[in-house]
Amino acid sequence: MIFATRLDMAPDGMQEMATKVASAPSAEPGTYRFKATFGMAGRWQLSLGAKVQGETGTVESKLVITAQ
Ligand SMILES: [Cu+2]
Repeated sequence: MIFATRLDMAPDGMQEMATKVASAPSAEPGTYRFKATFGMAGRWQLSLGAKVQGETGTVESKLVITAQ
């Protein structure tokens, strides 16, 4: 199970500029969708966490998105 923990503009030096991320329905298993309003053009960092069934702890990853 993957969940979004944070979406902010840290890649452009604005880590304090964060926006809300909501989970959206996904059509396929193994595919995850999120909805967010990008209030500003530039690079946004999506921080993701994952829980794997049968495993303890959380896997974390980051993804940079460029909003135009
Ligand atoms: Cu910004």
